[in-house]
Amino acid sequence: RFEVDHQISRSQGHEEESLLLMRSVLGSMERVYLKRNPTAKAILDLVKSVDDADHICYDHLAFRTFGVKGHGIESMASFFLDYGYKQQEELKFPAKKLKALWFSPPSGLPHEDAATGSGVNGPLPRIFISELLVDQLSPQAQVSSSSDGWESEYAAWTLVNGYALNHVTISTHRLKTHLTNIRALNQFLQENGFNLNSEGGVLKVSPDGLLLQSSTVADSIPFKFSDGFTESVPCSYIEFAERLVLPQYKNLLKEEVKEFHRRDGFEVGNADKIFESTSKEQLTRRTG
Ligand code: OOG
Ligand code: NI
Repeated sequence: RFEVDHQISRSQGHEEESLLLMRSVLGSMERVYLKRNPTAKAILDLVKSVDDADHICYDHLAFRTFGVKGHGIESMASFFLDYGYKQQEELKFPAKKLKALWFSPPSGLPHEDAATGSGVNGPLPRIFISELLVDQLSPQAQVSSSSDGWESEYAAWTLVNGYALNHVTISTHRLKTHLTNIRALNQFLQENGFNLNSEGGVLKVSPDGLLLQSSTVADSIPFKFSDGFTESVPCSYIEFAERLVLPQYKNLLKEEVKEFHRRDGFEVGNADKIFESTSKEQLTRRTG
């Protein structure tokens, strides 16, 4: 009996220790992200200041990669798989020559809905990793990044920013005030002068109506190219997601609703437009 209990608590202790290590890696990524992206930092501060508690939950974190051996999705994913993340379905973006995979956090662990921290110290976020299908690009595009179009914008972003966080996503349904409604949050942010990605409309809605997303237009950062010239290039953005309760749980009381009662996963149609948050078109768009 003692032996068994002892072993269980030892393995739980071990699990907690490795999760702490993962959170500290995510914490460093978040620090770099907040330092380089003043808009994301300002929005997190603003939301924290009006939405009482210092308790923001991240719906997901997103990364971009190159689909060449040793640099694609799996190069980033292996880190999360090691900590118990589970691979979920693939999303395809043929026109953008991209694919993506998402990973769900280890479930059934004590931290899931009980986590009390904020951001990377809160409930573990989903992970969304995309990859440029390099072997589908034209021969010219494969050796230079000078060709026009989306692929080269994605390639340029990934070359300049590498494995940096592409965005963090605030889980709006886990906010406490009226900002829990993503439409109210979007309006509030626009009233405060923030520029939201307008591709296909500010609010992106999945066909089932249950996954609602929006995002800012990326910040820019000066980047020194190898030829000595410095140019302003897109950096990261911040996203917002509201996941509605699945139809089979619609009779649950508000306080009974847990994250797993809500719409999970991602949506190609939404993601396709969210990707444009770093596009030249969105960055140069005049607002108002
Ligand atoms: C990812 C865009 C898609 C989502 O939540 O669907 C996305 C990117 O811009 O790299 O974040
Ligand atoms: Ni996202």
